Amino acid sequence: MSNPNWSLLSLLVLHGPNLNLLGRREPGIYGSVTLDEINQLLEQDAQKLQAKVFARQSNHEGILVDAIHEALGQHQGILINAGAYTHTSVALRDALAGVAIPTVEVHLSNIYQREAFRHHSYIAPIAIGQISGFGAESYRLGLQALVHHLRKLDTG
Ligand code: CA2
Repeated sequence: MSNPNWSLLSLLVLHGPNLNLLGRREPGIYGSVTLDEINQLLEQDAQKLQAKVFARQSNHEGILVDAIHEALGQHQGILINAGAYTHTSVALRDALAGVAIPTVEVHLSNIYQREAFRHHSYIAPIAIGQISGFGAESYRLGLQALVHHLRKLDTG
């Protein structure tokens, strides 16, 4: 009999505005790894964790809201770097709270070492947790934490 604790998890990875420029602009702040490379790393990690990731990037708030709604019934967890919308978007927070899918928030840079306007996240209070400041590694740590959380839920 298959162990439900090890069933394949489906996870949505959402990248917000400007993250499509990763690796091509401002390497001093955001590193030289491209978004495609991050997605590939996550796909490899997910495979080892018995999970599958579906990555999407958008520069448009409404498209990100739609992607979160469409996750209902499709994905068990969400890993999100909402980019600048982290600090501005009540709509994204409401969408995540509305679907109630366990969510981990990640950031490449340490948002608390940066300008004061980046210190507040609308998403953090409704997320399981937040990982910030480890570059591309933040996503990998976030994925691991999300899967760990979901497996824990599975066993009760
Ligand atoms: O550190 C992060 O991951 C951020 O979410 C990145 C956002 C920023 O607004 C948040 O405060 C922190 C910005 C993403 C912009 O990405 C770029 C990548 C290369 C070149 C220009 C922008």
